[in-house]
Amino acid sequence: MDHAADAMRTDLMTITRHVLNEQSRFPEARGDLTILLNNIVLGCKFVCSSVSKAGLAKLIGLAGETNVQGEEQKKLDVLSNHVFINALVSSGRTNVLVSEENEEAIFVESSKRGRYCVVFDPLDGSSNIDCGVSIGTIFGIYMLKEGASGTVEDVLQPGTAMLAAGYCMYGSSCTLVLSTGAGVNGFTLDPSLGEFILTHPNIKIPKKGKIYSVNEGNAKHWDGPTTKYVENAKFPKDGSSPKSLRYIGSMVADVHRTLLYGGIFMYPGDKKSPKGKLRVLYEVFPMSFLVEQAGGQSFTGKQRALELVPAHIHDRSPIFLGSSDDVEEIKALYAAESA
Ligand code: FDP
Repeated sequence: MDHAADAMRTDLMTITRHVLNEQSRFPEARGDLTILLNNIVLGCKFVCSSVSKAGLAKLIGLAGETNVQGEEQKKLDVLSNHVFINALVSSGRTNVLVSEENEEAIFVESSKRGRYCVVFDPLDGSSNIDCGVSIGTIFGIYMLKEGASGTVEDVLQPGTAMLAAGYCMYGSSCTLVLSTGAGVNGFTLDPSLGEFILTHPNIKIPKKGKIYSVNEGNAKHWDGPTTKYVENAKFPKDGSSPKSLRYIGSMVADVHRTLLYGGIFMYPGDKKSPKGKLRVLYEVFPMSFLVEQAGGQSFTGKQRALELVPAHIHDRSPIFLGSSDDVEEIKALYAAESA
């Protein structure tokens, strides 16, 4: 890369400009999705700033204690949830919201209601906050069906009905990865401009990867196909090199690496938790949407993940996602088992 030329760049593709460009592909679009995405971007910037200050707040003795106004410091996941709910509701474009942090769906009051439903995990991987490991926000967007009045049924739709999905990773840099259904693009926050700039255009996941990513501590409880897949990754029978294991334990970071480097990320069902751990609406669906849009595959052990129809807003599902050839391998193992 020519760094001097890069530093001189004056024609930046910001996320807002990118979304407006996408919108112009649909002459009938009224700009509602653009406004909604803008508010999500604002939420991501706010949370990014709070996450980066979290260590400092602790250092100076604020976290979990009272601040100068005498108010109790909110935990980061609670704070992030409030930030996103406010950003989504104030966009005036949302109707039903589902957050990982709220047991029930949130129905937006009539004066602020719009046509979109948003499912989100405001701060995924929160067990990693205190040690500074990358964490993130995950979101998926649906449009209300024609004539729908905004009930919980409007979000209990298959992932194939999702219009857009994305995540923002709060790591060594703040990266927002977005798909509105025409490929996947990655944007990095330029703190000096306060803008997300297109840095990873048209992300395509490698067809086959060299990495597998799973919590091997659960191996004792795995089913046959998962056990065989991992055995084969370590001791390949075809003479190829073994795969490397990478597991951060923070879904956004593990999926981000999988999108960029290829390989497979799995959170399988097992004897202890047949449905796995990850939530269908705001973890499995948005990540599967992005992986498919980048040319990969996503599988539950039984079916294409995006074709699941959740019965409840916090349903869980096993998930295997990543490079097409790697997911094909686990699909073949499940098929062989049920034959
Ligand atoms: P966390 O419990 O830290 O919030 O679903 C949440 C999640 O993290 C994912 O981000 C992550 O992939 C997974 O759980 C990690 O689970 P294990 O600790 O069981 O591996």
